[in-house]
Amino acid sequence: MYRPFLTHLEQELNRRFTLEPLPIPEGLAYNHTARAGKEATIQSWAYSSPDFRKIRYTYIDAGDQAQVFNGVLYPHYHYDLPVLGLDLLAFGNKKFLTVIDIQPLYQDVDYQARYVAPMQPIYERYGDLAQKFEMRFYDANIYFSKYLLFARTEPELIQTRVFAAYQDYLALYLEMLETARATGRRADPAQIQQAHRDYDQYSAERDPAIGLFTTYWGKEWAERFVYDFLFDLAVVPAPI
Ligand code: BLA
Repeated sequence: MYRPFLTHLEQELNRRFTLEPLPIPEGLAYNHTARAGKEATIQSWAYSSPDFRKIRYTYIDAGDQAQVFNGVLYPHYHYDLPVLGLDLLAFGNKKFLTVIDIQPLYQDVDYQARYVAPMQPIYERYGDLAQKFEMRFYDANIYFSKYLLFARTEPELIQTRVFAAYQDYLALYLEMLETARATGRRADPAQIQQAHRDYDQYSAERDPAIGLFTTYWGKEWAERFVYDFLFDLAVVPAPI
């Protein structure tokens, strides 16, 4: 269902950047399960480049039960740019969720003007994909922009509207990166590293996917996948 999204991401990244594979910890790049006739496969990819510290994306194919394409692009620490967050989900052939955002590291006014305001023209073209429902797991005021696309759609819209929005957000994000490179504007890497740590910690602790991973691949694998791959700057919270 979301394969064209994955292919498009790979094409755009390879067209504009020089990617090097990033090692994925043992056992986490691929997993498969077949229980009671239900099959599920999870596969992940990770790269770095001179502009990106980490690019990672994951495809879950559990047939009609679940199709997920999830990814995060993290620029290098000398850029204070947002991260690109992608979460495209289909459950039971009846619930289709789209989350696409250029996720701000900070919420201050200057940062918003620099990195969030440019999203507005694109956002306005996709008003139908900006549905104002409450978040249940995350806080919409932290690490989300006001131009987040968050929608529950009809499946017919995925290869059309959702794909178009995805291409536009990705293009804008990659342009932001190329502009930052061209202007030579550099951030304090120690400060940005801390911001990436905070983002990973926040995301690891709230990620509603842990239940899904546990269902198919068990609790131990799920924890490792979240803390050693998805959000590997996060530390497992000490038990209370
Ligand atoms: C929601 N994301 C979800 C849900 C699941 C996942 C199962 C709950 C769906 C529901 O409402 O039933 C799944 N999350 C995943 C998977 C991975 C993951 C499979 O990290 C990893 C492979 N989530 C992100 C990123 C963003 C994001 C990068 O991982 C940013 C764009 C957003 N996911 C996001 C949001 C919701 C969501 C905003 C709704 C959560 C809420 O209501 O609070």
